[in-house]
Amino acid sequence: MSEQLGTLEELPQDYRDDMTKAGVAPLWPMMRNVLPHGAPKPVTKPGHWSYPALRPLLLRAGELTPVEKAERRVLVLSDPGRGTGAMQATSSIYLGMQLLLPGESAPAHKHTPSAARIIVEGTGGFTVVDGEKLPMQDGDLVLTPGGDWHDHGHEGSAPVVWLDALDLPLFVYLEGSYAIEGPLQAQRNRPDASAVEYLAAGLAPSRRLGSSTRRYPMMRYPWKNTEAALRRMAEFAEDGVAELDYINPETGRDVLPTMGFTAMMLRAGQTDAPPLRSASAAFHVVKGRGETIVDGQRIEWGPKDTFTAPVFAEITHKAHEESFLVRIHDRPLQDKLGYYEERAR
Ligand code: GTQ
Repeated sequence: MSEQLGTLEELPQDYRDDMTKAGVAPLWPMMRNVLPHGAPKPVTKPGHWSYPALRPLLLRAGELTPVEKAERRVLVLSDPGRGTGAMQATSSIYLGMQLLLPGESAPAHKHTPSAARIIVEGTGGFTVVDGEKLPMQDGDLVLTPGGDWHDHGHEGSAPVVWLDALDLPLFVYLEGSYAIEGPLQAQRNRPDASAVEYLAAGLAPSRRLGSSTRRYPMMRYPWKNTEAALRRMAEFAEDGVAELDYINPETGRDVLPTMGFTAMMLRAGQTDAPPLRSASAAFHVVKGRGETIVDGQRIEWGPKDTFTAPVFAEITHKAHEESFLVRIHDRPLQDKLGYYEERAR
């Protein structure tokens, strides 16, 4: 394994000119850029978006830009490593904070990337996904799988805000990202699947020969269930840290093809130092206060804040009060590509 590879400057100028004319370049001077030794060298830098700072900007967007002119009224959370305007918070995860005002609706469309939303504030908001009306309450996780029609509506009386997470950067990279617009959907007049077919963990509609289940049978994960499950688990957890993955109730697998969601509870004063993971991550604080050191950078977080960690980041959480976080990550994608990895610290 050679540490020092040849440089471009070592090569005669006429040879370099001829290569450029022929549309080729030598690999060796740039080899380490794409194949660094031992571990990736991420461009992504840890980011932190405090909700008290974002909220007034988002409300101002509500005054300045009607939803008709925005289609989706969203402020994009740009990775500091790529600079403001970057349509990604990590290598593979896009994050945006979306506002819908009372009475507004965001038109129906479907697109190749998948989305999930974590509700940040407000009541009365809903998303319709393939005709299923998914009410939005604080902390709920609501899925919009790639290819499914979705529109958003608001029957309440105060602004509704949620955090969008999409695997958009991946689809843009693949030159596979596009959307199709359509009319607002008719809504089936019944509660969503989390309140009907999948009301209790471990129970699913009885299978019959020839019957098929939907690819995404449950698209809303009510926060009240998640919090109750975390609290109970924390009571019996030896180190006191409770973590739960959101799963498809029919397959037991991740809820979306590329993005995973993991809810975590930390007691007041508790610390957590997970192994280094090859997945990149964004953390959304459903409630609580604390601090997290990401690769030596200290992030002081409060309720409804969002922060990010690059691949293989060294992460140490410390909760100042009882806290609930949802980690959005790309482990499902890395699993599928066969390279997800955890390293002891
Ligand atoms: O709500 O469908 O933040 O299509 C970015 C793209 C939200 C959405 C975003 C979208 C949406």
